[in-house]
Amino acid sequence: MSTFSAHPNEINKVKVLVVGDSGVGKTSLVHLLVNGEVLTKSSWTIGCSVEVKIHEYREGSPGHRPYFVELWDIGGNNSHKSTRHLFYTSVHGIILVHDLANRKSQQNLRQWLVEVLLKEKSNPGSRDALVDNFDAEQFGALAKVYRANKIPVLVVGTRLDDLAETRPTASLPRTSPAFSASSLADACSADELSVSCLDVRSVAPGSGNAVKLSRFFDRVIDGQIHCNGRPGPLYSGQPNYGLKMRYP
Ligand SMILES: Nc1nc2c(ncn2[C@@H]2O[C@H](COP(=O)(O)OP(=O)(O)OP(=O)(O)O)[C@@H](O)[C@H]2O)c(=O)[nH]1
Ligand SMILES: [Mg+2]
Repeated sequence: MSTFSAHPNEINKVKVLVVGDSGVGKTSLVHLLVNGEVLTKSSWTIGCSVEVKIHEYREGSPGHRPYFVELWDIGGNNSHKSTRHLFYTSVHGIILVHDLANRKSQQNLRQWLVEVLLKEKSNPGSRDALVDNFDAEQFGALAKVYRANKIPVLVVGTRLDDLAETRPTASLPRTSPAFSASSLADACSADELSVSCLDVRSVAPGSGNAVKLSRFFDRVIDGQIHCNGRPGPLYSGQPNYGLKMRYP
């Protein structure tokens, strides 16, 4: 959070989706990023929850100005799979979240990315079939779709604390290179972070993770400005700081 001098009504906004399997820590991560504190009590997200972070775009440069970043935290439970594409419109950035100790959650990141990128397929049945039958071989096609969309991606691995406490490095779950979060990050020119959502030091100002996050939000805003040829839509009326919405 920060203070700023611009009139609140003149602050622009971008929309960032936060997706990944249920239980990987998306809500905990968003809470940490927006409030700078650990979420002590979390429950499954039903539908979607939105929190707004103020990001200092290009801080320290002449183009510096505050921006609202809407973090759309999508519930990962599969029971909402056929309806959650409703949240995937007008997206400026994507945060893919996986649990560092859960290989499956890492492998599933590809499907999450495909699901978001194929949002425009209007028939939910055919879209779900496409997403479900997607395999590693088709990754080239995905990369093509991704390049056409040019939406910045950030890959975040959670539960770093769990790994540090309970597992020697040698016993980390192995993922074949084709399915690893790193290869996905490479294909999307994305930065990768490892965090503990239970430790505020994970994203402390000045840390490597904080720098990567700031760079990601700058890229998201760059993309939106480039895409529109002008700054993004304004919040009309009084903005709602720390806004929290839930859908449905
Ligand atoms: N040890 C540890 N626990 C974590 C971490 N991140 C999240 N958790 C815990 O994991 C559980 C699930 O976290 P949530 O943030 O609710 O997960 P989610 O991804 O939002 O799940 P859905 O809303 O169902 O999609 C909670 O009990 C969190 O406290 C982490 O980095 N380390
Ligand atoms: Mg959640």
